[in-house]
Amino acid sequence: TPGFNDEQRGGDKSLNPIYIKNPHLDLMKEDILYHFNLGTATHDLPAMFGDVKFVCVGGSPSRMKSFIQFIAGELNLGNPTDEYPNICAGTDRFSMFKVGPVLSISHGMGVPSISIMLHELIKLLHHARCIDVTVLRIGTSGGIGLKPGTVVITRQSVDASFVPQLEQIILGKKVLRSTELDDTLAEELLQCSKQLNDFETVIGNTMCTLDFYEGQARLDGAFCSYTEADKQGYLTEAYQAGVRNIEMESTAFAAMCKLSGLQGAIVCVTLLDRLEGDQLTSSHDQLHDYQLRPQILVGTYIKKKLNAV
Ligand code: R2B
Ligand code: URA
Repeated sequence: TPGFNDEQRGGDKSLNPIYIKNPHLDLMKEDILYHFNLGTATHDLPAMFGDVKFVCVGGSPSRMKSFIQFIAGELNLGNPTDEYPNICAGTDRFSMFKVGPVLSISHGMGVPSISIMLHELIKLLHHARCIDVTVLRIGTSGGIGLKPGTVVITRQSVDASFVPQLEQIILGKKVLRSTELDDTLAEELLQCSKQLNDFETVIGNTMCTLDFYEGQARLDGAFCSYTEADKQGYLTEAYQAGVRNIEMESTAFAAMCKLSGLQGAIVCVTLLDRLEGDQLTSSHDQLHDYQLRPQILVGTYIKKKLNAV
C-alpha cells in the first residue's frame, strides 16, 4: 500500500507522509474521488500529483484560478496571463489548478462543503504518495475590532462558544476533534508579512460558525430575534476570548489537517469590522484588493520556502 514506514523513509522523520486512518480503504480495489471527478483506476495520481508540496484552498473557484496564475508568475513557472486547465473540469462541485509543486483548490462555503473536499484531498495526496505537504487556507472573514483589510493568521480555530474544537455527529453521536494548528507555521507567516510590509497582519483566534447571518450575530438576515446590544455583547465576549475574525470553515480545516498529519495554516483577510456593521459596503474594487492580500502573503511564503531548499 502507498505511504511510508520509518524504514522506507530511511529513518528520516522529516519526511512526513499523509495519514489515512481508515482500514477499509486498503481493501478497496478502486477509490473514486467523486467530487473531484478523479479516481485511482482512471487517473495516474502519483504522476499527476506526486510533486505537490503546497496546497492552497479558498472558497471561490475564480479566486483559486487567479491564485494559480499569480503563484505561477511568482515562482517563474509561467505568466500571470497564462491559462491553467481546471483539473476537476468534469464536475462543477470544486475547481482545481496546478503549477509546479502548488495545487490550488476551491472548497465552497461552510464546514460541510470544505470537509467533503478535504476528505478527497487527503486521499488524493495519500494515493499520490506525497510527502511534506503544507496546506494553506486563504479566505475572507469578518473582523472584530480590526481595520477592514487587516489579515488574520489563525492561532486557534474556535467554535461559536469559543472552544477550540470541531463537533461532528458520527453514527448519531457527538464526536469532538481538536482544532490545534501549527504555531511555527503561523509565526513564519507573520514574519513574512512583516518583511512584505504591505498591509497589516495579526495573529489571533478565528471563530468558525455554521451560518453567515444569525450564526455570526448579524442583524440583517431574514430572521433575527436579538437586539443590537445582544450582538455587541456576544462579539465583545468573542474579542475577550481572543477572537479577531469570523468565518465558516476553519474548525473543519484545522481538525482534518491535524488528523492527517498535514501542516496547516489559515490566512484570512477581514472585509469589515463587525463592531461597526453587518453589510459589506466597501466598493467592489476595494473588496477585490482585500482578497488579494492572503494570496500575496501565502505566495511570498511559498516562494521563500522553495528558494530556501
Ligand atoms: C468566508 O466567506 C464566506 C461567507 O461569505 C464563507 O465561506 C467564509 O468562511
Ligand atoms: N465571511 C464571513 O464568514 N463573514 C463575514 O463577515 C465576511 C466574510
